[in-house]
Amino acid sequence: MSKVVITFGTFDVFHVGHLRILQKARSLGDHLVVGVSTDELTFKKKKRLPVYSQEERYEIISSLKSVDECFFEERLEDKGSYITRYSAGLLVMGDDWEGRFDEYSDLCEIVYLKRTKSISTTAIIEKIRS
Ligand code: C2G
Repeated sequence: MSKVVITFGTFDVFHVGHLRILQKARSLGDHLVVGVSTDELTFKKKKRLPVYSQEERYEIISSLKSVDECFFEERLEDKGSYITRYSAGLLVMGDDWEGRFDEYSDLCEIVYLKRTKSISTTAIIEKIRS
């Protein structure tokens, strides 16, 4: 029985922090499904539009060796239906979300992984601005 891992993110201005959590997530199962946040959801989460459009961010994520399947994450509240739709046995998120998705523990296992230090899309944007 293959183990489907699911994770979610905006993945704007893609960097090694994003890459590493996707690689780690994939290593915890046999099939990794990634929900890429739409531009609209990103605006709701981050109060800014992403630098790259949802189509471009989807294109980058779906091209990665570690990623087997992609879809657009429209709403945070739909996480349960995404987990069910893809029959995910494991939800992986960075520990900036620690505890935030425990309500789905009846649907699948949940693992929060350490974020990669000293890199973030926001810091990259600030660096370019300055
Ligand atoms: N991440 C990481 N290390 C970093 C930056 C990000 O491990 N230095 C992880 C985050 O913890 C997250 C994933 O990379 O698990 C994607 O990060 P974002 O694109 O910032 O995703 P976010 O806006 O947190 O969206 O439904 C959940 C949300 O869609 C998650």
